[in-house]
Amino acid sequence: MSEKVALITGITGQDGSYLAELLLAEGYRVHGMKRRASSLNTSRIDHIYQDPHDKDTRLTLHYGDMTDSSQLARLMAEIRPDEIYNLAAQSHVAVSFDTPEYTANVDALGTLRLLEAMRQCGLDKHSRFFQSSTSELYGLVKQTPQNELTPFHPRSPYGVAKLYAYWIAVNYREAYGMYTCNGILFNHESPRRGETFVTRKITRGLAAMALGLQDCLYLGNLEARRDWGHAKDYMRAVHQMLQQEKADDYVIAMQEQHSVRDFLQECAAALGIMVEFEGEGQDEIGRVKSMDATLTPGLQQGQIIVRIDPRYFRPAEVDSLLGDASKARRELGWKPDYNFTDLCHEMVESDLKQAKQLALLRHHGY
Ligand code: NDP
Ligand code: GDR
Repeated sequence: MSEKVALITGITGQDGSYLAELLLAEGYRVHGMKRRASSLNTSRIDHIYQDPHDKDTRLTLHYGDMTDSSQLARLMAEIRPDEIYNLAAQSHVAVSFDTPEYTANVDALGTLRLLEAMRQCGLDKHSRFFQSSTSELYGLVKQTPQNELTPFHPRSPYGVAKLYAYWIAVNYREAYGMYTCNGILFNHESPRRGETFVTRKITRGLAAMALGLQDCLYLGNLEARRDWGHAKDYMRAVHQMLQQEKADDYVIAMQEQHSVRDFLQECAAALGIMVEFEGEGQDEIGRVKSMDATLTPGLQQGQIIVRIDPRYFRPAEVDSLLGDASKARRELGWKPDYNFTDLCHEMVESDLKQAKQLALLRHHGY
C-alpha cells in the first residue's frame, strides 16, 4: 500500500504537535499549515522539524490561514491529502467574547472554506476529513453525562462558531457523501497546553511560586467542573476515527469530572503544598497551609497564593461538563493511557523544570 499523506491545519498548536508526531511515527507524509507571525510560532514542533534542503523530508510546513480560501484550495490541489485534520481555530473561549466576528470567521467559515476547497479540487470522494468539535457545544447542559445524542446549547461565540463547523461537516457528509467525522472532544491538556488556559496557568503559576519567581496566582471561577484528559490520548482517538470504514461522530472524554479548585489542589499536592481556602466569592483566597520546603524554597507558610480576579469570569459560563465516551470505546477500541493524577504530575514536572531554568538564569544575572 502506498504511504498516506495527511494535511494538518493548526499544526503549531497543542493538538497539532501531538498529532504530527503520531502520524510521522505511523509512516505518513505530513503537511502542516502554519500562519505567518511576527515571531517564530513553531516551538511545539521544532523537535520534529525537517530541513527542506534534506532529501526525502516527511514533514513539510506551508503558510496559510483559515480566512484565506485561495490558499486553502491551492494547498488541497498541491498536496491531495488522503486525510485532512482541521485543528486550526481561535480556541480560547474567553477571548471569543472579545473577538466574536474573527472567531466565527476562522472557526465556522474556515471549516466551510476547507470543505469547499476539498470539493473544488475533486477530493470529495478521495480525502477523509476530521473536524475538531468540542464539549463547549453542550454549554448549558441538558443531560449528564453528555454523549453524541445530547442536545447542544453553546454559551460563547466560540461555542456557536464551533456549532456551525460541526453541522457543516455533518451536512457535507449527508449532502455529498463525503467522509467527514466530528470528534466531540472534551478538555484535553498537556505540558504543551497554551499558557492562558486554566490548567497550564495553574501549573506554571504553582511552579513559579514554588521557586519564588511569582507571588500569587489570579483566577476566575474555581467551581467550574470539567472532564480533563491528556492531549496525547485524544489525538490517538482522532486518528482512529479516520481509519473506520464509515464516517461518524464520536465523543472523546475521560468520564470523570473535577473542578478548577480540585485541579489546583492536585497540582499543589504534586509539589508538596497543601492549600486552604477562606472567604467567599470574589474575596476568597487560597493560602499555603503546609509545604515541603525542600521542594518549594520560594514559599512561606501562610502565604496567599490564590486570589480571585473578576476579569477572568465570563459573560456566560459553562458550569459543568462530563462526557460519555462509550461509543468511542466500543467502536474505536479507544482507551486513555493517562489518568487525572498522571496528567497533573506531568504538567507540574514540566513547568517546574522550566521554572528552574528561569530561576538559574535570574540567579546568574541574565
Ligand atoms: P491551540 O490554540 O493550541 O492551537 C490552535 C491552532 O490553530 C494553532 O496552530 C494556531 O496557530 C492555529 N490557528 C489559529 N487561528 C488560525 C488561523 N486564522 N488560520 C490558521 N491557523 C490558525 O488549540 P488546541 O491544539 O488545544 O486545539 C486544537 C483544536 O481542537 C481547536 O480547533 C480547538 O478549538 C479544538 N478543541 C480543543 C480542545 C482542548 O481541550 N484542547 C477540546 C475541544 C476542541 P498559532 O500557533 O499561530 O496560534
Ligand atoms: P475552556 O478552558 O473554556 O473549558 O475551553 P479554560 O481552561 O479556558 O477554562 C476552563 C474553566 O476554568 C475557568 N477558569 C479560568 N479559565 C481561564 N482560562 N483562566 C482563568 O484564570 C480561570 N479561572 C477559572 C473558566 O471559567 C472555565 O470554566 C477549552 C478550550 O481548549 C476550547 O478550545 C475547548 O473547545 C474546550 O476546552 C473543550
